[in-house]
Amino acid sequence: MSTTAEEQAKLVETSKRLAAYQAVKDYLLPEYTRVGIGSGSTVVYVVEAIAALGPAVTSKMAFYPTGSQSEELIEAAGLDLQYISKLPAGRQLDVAFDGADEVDDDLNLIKGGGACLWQEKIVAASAKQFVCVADFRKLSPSLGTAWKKGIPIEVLPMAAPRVLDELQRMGSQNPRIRPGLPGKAGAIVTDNGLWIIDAPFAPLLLSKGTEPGDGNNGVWTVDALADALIKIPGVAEIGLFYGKNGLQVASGAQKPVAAYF
Ligand code: ABF
Repeated sequence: MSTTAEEQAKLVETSKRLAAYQAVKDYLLPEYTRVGIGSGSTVVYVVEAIAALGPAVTSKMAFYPTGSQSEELIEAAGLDLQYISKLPAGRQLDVAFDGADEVDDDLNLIKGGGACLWQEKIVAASAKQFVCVADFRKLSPSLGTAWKKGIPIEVLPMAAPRVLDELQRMGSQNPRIRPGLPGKAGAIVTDNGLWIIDAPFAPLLLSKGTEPGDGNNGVWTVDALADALIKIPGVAEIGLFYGKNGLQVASGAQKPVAAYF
């Protein structure tokens, strides 16, 4: 029996909601005081689940958003809104929750479909634990299988043509500058005043290999591609959230400790 579009949409929302409530149950401990809140439609349920715990649990907690959407969610739920820019050096968030566009078997992520990837990576990397919450459509054996729009890359506008050239040289098929939202001419402009390039690559190999580089018959591993992309002059941040050989990358917990679907 095939499901209608309406039934499928309901299933997706139920999946997001269940994943969010379970993630909060497992990873938001009552003793925590600093919590990161990411962006997107799944995170709405994360905030709902947190608010449902009531002030007895949440009143000692401060919540750190990745952008204006999560800022509004935190405020609307009556939670204490704080900013990562004010988090003193040496301090970390206890946990951060965020969505994703795609999650592979090794919990590497593609993020940035909502153009907030830089802030999302900063918040994730500021947390002792980063927990990904998504629905069943996001899980795939290798990145680039489920999310076919390409890896989001935040770039300095003046560098965009050179970055496009370099991406093509690296094997990206038809990388392009993301257009503005409907009704807005030109490129989309991020909260940082930058542009986004979406760069499709053939599905990436998991990052468990030991040799970085593009020697796998032209197919990139997650690690090797991430290392190469971030080095392109003009690239500010990339939407690959990944770990090296199963370990957290040195810069912080940008790879989730757990993913819920
Ligand atoms: C953020 O929101 C982004 O990194 C990702 O692009 C998107 C996921 O949105 P949704 O939860 O609506 O699928 O997490």
